[in-house]
Formats: sequence, structure tokens, C-alpha cells
Amino acid sequence: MSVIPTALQKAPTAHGLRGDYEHMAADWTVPQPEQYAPEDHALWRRLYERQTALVRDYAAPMFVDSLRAMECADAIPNIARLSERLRRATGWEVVCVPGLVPDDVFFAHLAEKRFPASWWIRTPEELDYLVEPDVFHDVFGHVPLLFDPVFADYLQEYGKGGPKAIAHDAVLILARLYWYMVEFGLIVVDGNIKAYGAGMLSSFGETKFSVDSPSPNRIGYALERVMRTRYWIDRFQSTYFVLESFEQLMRSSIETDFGPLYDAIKMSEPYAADAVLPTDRVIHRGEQSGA
Ligand code: HBI
Ligand code: FE
Repeated sequence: MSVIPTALQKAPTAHGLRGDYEHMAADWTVPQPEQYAPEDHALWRRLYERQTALVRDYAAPMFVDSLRAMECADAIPNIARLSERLRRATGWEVVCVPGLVPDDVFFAHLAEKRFPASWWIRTPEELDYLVEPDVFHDVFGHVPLLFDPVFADYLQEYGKGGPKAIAHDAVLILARLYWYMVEFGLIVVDGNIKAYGAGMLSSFGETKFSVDSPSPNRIGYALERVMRTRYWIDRFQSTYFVLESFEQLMRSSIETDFGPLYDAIKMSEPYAADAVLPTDRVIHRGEQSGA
């Protein structure tokens, strides 16, 4: 069943990640613990409450509706039960992993319509920012969009494209697409810009910043433009790319021959994170004044 190459079915040894990578299946999945400490559920509730209030105003309506349908306001959800609902909606599942997994493993899961989610929750000290994805980022941030049939298909398509990026030594280029369009994407809904990316929607500060602040650029989505643009991993983005629809994202991916594009992009310097180009469809030119 697994499409993960045998050579990669090994746990990393020296890494600075907090998850337990010793006791996992060949596909890097682990069971979700049957119980969490009351403090863990309390932290989930605190994050959930803080974030739903924001999401109502700034997120795409489909995100808000799916989140509500997930009924997970009160506790860290049971992933198997959530998965069952998701499977009925779009055929996707959520599986637990110890944390970050290697690119090829990540791509293989997506290609088979499995979203890898960390099962553990951050510490209270990390309320606003953490480096590795935790269950709040993965479930609150990513899972609602997987109830959207077009976005769900797109994410599978993204995963299927992984091996070609690996073969062209271009994972960093493909990862920019994930970063800007899955983690930090904006979309126009009824003439208004809304957030749908998991990165901003699981972040207290960046949800509003991405939609409202005069600081960042907001530029119409173009696939090659995105794949050529550097991003920040440790601060709010300088540029957000704006979709007309998830169909637009899907279409761009289907119509593109990624092999030659990777080879071309690799030949030149990427654009700066705050660049504005003459060819851009500029929706808002950012002041770049910061958060
Ligand atoms: N692993 N658990 C997890 N979550 C991610 O979002 C993730 C990952 N491994 C690799 C990865 N993302 C990205 O580098 C790829 O999209 C390129
Ligand atoms: Fe994420």
C-alpha cells in the first residue's frame, strides 16, 4: 500500500524535534494517545476560543463553516472520528505523525489523501509561536480546507508532484508553493479579501495582519511568481498571494509542465520576499512597515 520508498522507511537519528520518532509505523504514522492531560485540553480550548473570534471576521466563509462542522471547540479532537467525517466529505483522512516528517514521506501521504498531523499540543509558553507544527496548527489550521472538494483535490495534486520536484532537486521551489498557497494564502470572496492559509489562521497576530495591515504586499496569484519568491519562516510574510478561487490554483497546477520550470527557476536568484515586479497584478502595494 505504501508508496514510500523502503530506503526511507527509517527514523532520523540526530534531529532536534520533540516528537517520539522511535515507535512509528513504516509510513511514519503513530497512534494518537487515548488521553491527554486536562491542561492540554485547556490549552486547546484557549487557542480555539482566541482564534475562532478572529476567524469569523477574517477567514474565508468555507473555512468558518467547516470548522464549525468539525465540532472541536471543547477538547483536542479524536483524530479517528474527525477522519471519518472527512472521509465521507472528500475521501481524505487525517493520520497522526510525531511532528515534521521528511519531504518524500509528506508528499506520499498527501498523494494518497492522508493529511499528516502532529498529535501533541504546544506548551503555554508557545501560545503565539512555535517552530514545529502541533495538533492545533494541523487540525484547526489545515483540516477545515480539506472539507472543500477543490482544495482537497489540489492538495492531493501537490503531493503527487513531489517526486518530480525531488528528481529535479527542486523541493525548495515546490515548497514555496505550499508555503504561500497552503500555509499563507488569501482568496477573494464576494469582492473581499479573506484568509484561508493554515499558517495565518492558526496564528493570533498574522490572521488580521495578512488581511488588513497596510504593511504587506497583496499580489494576484501566479504560479511561477510564487515559486520564485523567498519567504520568511520566523516572521510575518512581506507578501501574500491572492487567489480568485481554488479552481484557479488547481488549474495552474494541472496546466503546468513542472520539470522545465524547475530547471529554469533553479538558474536564477529568487525574488526577495518583499519584491514588487512590473508584471505583478498588485492588489495592495505594501508599506513594509512591519507588524
Ligand atoms: N511534515 N508533519 C509535516 N508537516 C508539514 O507541513 C511538512 C512536513 N514535512 C515537509 C514539509 N512540510 C514541507 O517541507 C513540504 O511541503 C515541502
Ligand atoms: Fe502547516
